Amino acid sequence: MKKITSFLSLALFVSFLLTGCSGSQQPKVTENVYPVIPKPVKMEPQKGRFLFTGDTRIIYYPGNDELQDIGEFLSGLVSRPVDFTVAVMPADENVSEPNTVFFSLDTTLDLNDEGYLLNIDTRAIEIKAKTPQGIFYGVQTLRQLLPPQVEGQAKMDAAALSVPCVKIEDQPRFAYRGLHLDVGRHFFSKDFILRYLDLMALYKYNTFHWHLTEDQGWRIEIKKYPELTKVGSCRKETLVGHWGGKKKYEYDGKEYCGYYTQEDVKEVVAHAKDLYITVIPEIEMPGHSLAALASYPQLGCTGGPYEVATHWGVFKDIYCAGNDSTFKFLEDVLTEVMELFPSHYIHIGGDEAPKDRWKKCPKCQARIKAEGLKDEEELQSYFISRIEKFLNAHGRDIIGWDEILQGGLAPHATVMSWRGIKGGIAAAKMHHDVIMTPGSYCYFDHYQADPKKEPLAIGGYLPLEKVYSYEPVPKELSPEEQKYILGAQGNVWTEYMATPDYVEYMVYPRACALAEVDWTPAGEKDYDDFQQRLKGNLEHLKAMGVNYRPLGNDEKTMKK
Ligand code: TNX
Repeated sequence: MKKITSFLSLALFVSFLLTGCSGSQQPKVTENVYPVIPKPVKMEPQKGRFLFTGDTRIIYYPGNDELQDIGEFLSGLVSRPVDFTVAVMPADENVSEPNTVFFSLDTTLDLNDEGYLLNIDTRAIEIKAKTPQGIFYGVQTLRQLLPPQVEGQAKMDAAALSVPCVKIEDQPRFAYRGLHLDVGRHFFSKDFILRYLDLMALYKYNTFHWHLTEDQGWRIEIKKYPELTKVGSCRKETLVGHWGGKKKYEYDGKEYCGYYTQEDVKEVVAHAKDLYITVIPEIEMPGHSLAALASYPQLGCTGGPYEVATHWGVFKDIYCAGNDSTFKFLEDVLTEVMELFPSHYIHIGGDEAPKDRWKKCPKCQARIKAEGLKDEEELQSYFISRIEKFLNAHGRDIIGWDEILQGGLAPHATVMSWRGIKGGIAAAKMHHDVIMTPGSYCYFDHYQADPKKEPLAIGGYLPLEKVYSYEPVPKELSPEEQKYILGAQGNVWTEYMATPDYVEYMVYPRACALAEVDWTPAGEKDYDDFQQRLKGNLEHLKAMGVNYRPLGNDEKTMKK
């Protein structure tokens, strides 16, 4: 195999000399022929283009099914709009001709496990990486260099099926590159989730945080507790307009339901795996749990009755921490969740849990006494630590929102810092891993332009440039502490996003900007250059029918 690889490298090198794919008149990166997002670490444009034809073959290091699958993915993309099919085959001794796309694995490369080298010249394309995941990312870059029509439904002129010559050396800055979706406030079909993942992969996101349980709806089938989906997945109606500050509220009077079966979940997890995306499920506790309490009232401090919430906000009824059956229930739920999700992390929520009920609940007070806890904050820590112990015993680790710092952090927890960056800084200083999701940079439910001209959103103001400007590593951390920052994540809370189109409008192109925050070295970021690339890149989303927010009209109100 090595012989073949080096033979091919030689062929590439010779063709490189012949076609003069270096030269003094290199095209500029900012020209739209290289609309790659996130920006690669090193990108050297070259002269000329590689044309895909009916004779082009995608060849891969033999014996690796993943490479074959990635080859099929690329073949499907380039073959769909034309009248020929690009063949995919393992490398054999005869591979010496040009007109190939070659995938090779080389564990000695000076790259991290997600990095890749992409070399396009007029005669051949080579993608090298240490892992299939790296090859996959090389293909995503190649995909963004193809004409946008490949992403659409229509046929195209085969003469235009080409990519510009370039040499790329690339690897991500952060190991955690996340996008979240709240399916509790509004439910989104399995097909939409699959599409959401497809778009994430295009921008090299590797983690999907799936927020599955909320006050307004429980969205995952749990076989042992059928009421969760029978009762908890439906609310009797939904608030119309904005929540907060009004004397009188209007409701739509329409029942709203939805949940994923375990078969749906398996399909989502399998599709994500094909795209090198880990799905982290979030099962909220102790707060944001009204839908669960409505299904099983004995899990609350008062015993109910409870109703699945019909408006947004924070609710006082939360899981009872004094009740052993609460833990039994959550452990049973998490057992089924662990069977469905192979992710190392399970997100257990932990945010916005008012302590009003616990203060008045004899069982909770007895627990505080028996465990020698100081107050209800420590009771929350007890709650989270107890669940953490259970998950650790099954080989998993927890992630929690930054409220889990209050009352003492569970020993192995990873913290998601959302109320600014303070929680992230505190956790990193305690040598806990951190994922940065501060509201002012990472909340894609905030307005992206003047609220008067935008559809209803929760509030805030987060234009594209501000997302782009985000630096996930706080200055307050020492180089040693900085290592605990795993990366950043965009959060998509859907109180005010009732449709897939609106989710896409709120997420894109802001998720393009955050992808670059997570991937590109801080010193390589440049907003003007990003905007240039984005113009060309958005043509791909347009071809896919993504309802992204068009560029512009956000500068006027932009606070610099
Ligand atoms: C706070 S972020 C929440 C969510 C809301 C969001 C709205 C977090 C951990 N909790 O429940 O949907 O604000 O922006």
